[in-house]
Amino acid sequence: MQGQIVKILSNLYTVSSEKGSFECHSRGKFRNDKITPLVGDYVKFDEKNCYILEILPRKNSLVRPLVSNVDQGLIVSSVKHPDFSSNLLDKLITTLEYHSIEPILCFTKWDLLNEEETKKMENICNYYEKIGYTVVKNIEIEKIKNLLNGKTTVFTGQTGAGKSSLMNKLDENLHLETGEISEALGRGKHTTRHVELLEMYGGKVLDTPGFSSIDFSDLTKEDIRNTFIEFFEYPCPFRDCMHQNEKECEVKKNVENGNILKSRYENYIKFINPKR
Ligand SMILES: Nc1nc2c(ncn2[C@@H]2O[C@H](COP(=O)(O)OP(=O)(O)O)[C@@H](O)[C@H]2O)c(=O)[nH]1
Ligand SMILES: [Mg+2]
Ligand SMILES: [Zn+2]
Repeated sequence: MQGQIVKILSNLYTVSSEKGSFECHSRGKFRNDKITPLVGDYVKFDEKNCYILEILPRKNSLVRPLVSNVDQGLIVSSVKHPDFSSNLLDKLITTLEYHSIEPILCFTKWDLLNEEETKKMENICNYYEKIGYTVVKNIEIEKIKNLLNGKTTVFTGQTGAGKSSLMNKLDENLHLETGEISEALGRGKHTTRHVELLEMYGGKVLDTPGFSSIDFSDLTKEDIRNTFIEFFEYPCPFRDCMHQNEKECEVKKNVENGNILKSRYENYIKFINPKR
């Protein structure tokens, strides 16, 4: 039978399947193969003896948090307090795209904006929607519930953006601590956390946020370029164009004429020139 590991506690693996949850052991052979089962792994298991037989190939795996087979990342960005940062949003999109995780953009705290600020923010949202991303507000709970169905989702975003508040709203039994100080305190304790996938609305959600700090050192400039999905809409005469110093660059042209959001292009240039 097939299932997904949702929790690991020492040598006990909780596997979620069509027939419910099973507490399984693993066989020594994984250790010999140097494969360590991860939360998120799809496995074949023996339901009678509760043994994991095989780990199926991974779509992706992350180090922080330690999890595999993440389908989508819900990027939680506040529009105010903390102020909206296009730089952080684009960094998170790049990180997710690089790991083949579908970004979903969730904007919070609209209630703190006046009419003019709301319009400005909505224009930015419309741009991300236009280039192909799903964009939601944190108050659109039903919409978010539907997005979770059938997928493994990790929440990510700046401290204070409203991740825990949103997760509490999605699952009333969670009671995650909210407020700017709670996470800062948690970090200081250095407690080893076990990640766990929670069943939510036909999907699974990682109980802890990911990617709070982003390191681009593993990504080449080309990797970064390839995560800016809208650039592919404007093919340049030079196939390997980095859209920086090249003449006759279609991407630069479309930044000038407004088809590409200026902040997206500026962030891209910053990301490929980290020491500038
Ligand atoms: N005004 C307003 N405050 C919010 C909203 N969502 C969350 N907050 C507040 O923002 C603070 C940080 O929220 P929290 O969920 O702890 O953020 P996290 O650090 O991303 O988990 C808390 O004081 C929340 O009550 C919102 O939509 N509007
Ligand atoms: Mg939190
Ligand atoms: Zn170009």
